Amino acid sequence: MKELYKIYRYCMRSRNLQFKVNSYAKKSKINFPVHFAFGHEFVSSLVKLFIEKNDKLILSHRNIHFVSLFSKNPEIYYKNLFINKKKNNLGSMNYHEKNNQIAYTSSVLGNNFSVACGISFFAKKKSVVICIAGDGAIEEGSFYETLSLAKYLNLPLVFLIENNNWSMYTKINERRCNINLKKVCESMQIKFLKLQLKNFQKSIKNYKKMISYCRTTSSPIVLELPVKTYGDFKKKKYVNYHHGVLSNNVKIYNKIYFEKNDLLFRIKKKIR
Ligand SMILES: Cc1ncc(C[n+]2csc(CCOP(=O)(O)OP(=O)(O)O)c2C)c(N)n1
Ligand SMILES: [Mg+2]
Repeated sequence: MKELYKIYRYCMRSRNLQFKVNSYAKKSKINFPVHFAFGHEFVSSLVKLFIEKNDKLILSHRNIHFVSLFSKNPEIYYKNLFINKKKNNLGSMNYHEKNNQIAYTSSVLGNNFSVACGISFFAKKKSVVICIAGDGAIEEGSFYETLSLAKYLNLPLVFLIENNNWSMYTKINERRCNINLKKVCESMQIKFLKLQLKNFQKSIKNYKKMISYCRTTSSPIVLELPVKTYGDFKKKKYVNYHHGVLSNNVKIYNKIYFEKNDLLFRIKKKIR
């Protein structure tokens, strides 16, 4: 219960920060698409709970749920980005701060897989590198290449796939065949687990076990986490995909604040 309570606190911190960033982005004249991750907060909270000092994170374009928990001062970071227009900010959805466990983020899809391989090659003993990517990114050839290299080199690398079923504005079945990650991993003798976030307590236990396996055996693992992104309207149609500021539509806010199936809502009920 203590773990669940902590996760809830992290989730809330991340979600509240995202609303704040949305308000900065609205005020700002700079227009670049921060990819919100409403609905993904459980994933970053899980990672935050079990991360150790020398572990590193390698992220993609959708990284705000991690930045909100790993930046020392995420509010200032995003204020500098949108409002203060500091000279040295990156001016994009990519994140960088010195001396942070987030070692790299990339908006080039699939590019973070190979970087994660390189960084995990030099990982300190008993530390792991966690590489986050989506169901779209695994369509890139670099995913397959890095899996086989990570296995060959025994890299302590966690491929954490946030499967929200969307890439840009298409669903999986509108753009490609199904990729059976379990079978892909089996073919290379890589440990794989699909976490069912609906059963959040079991997911916490399983995640802990899998990370510990990667850490102690120095072997790559793949974790698939099905998530539902709270999306936005696109040409008057609601889609579970999102980038840029939230539309000024009360339905969007109602969904994020009040949906009963929301994991945050369900966790809150459990810890009461
Ligand atoms: C090499 C490359 N190709 C295409 C894009 C355009 N692009 C940006 S985000 C995205 C979708 C990514 O989908 P997914 O990995 O599932 O992440 P999600 O946005 O769903 O979190 C695409 C195709 C890109 N950034 N880089
Ligand atoms: Mg996706």
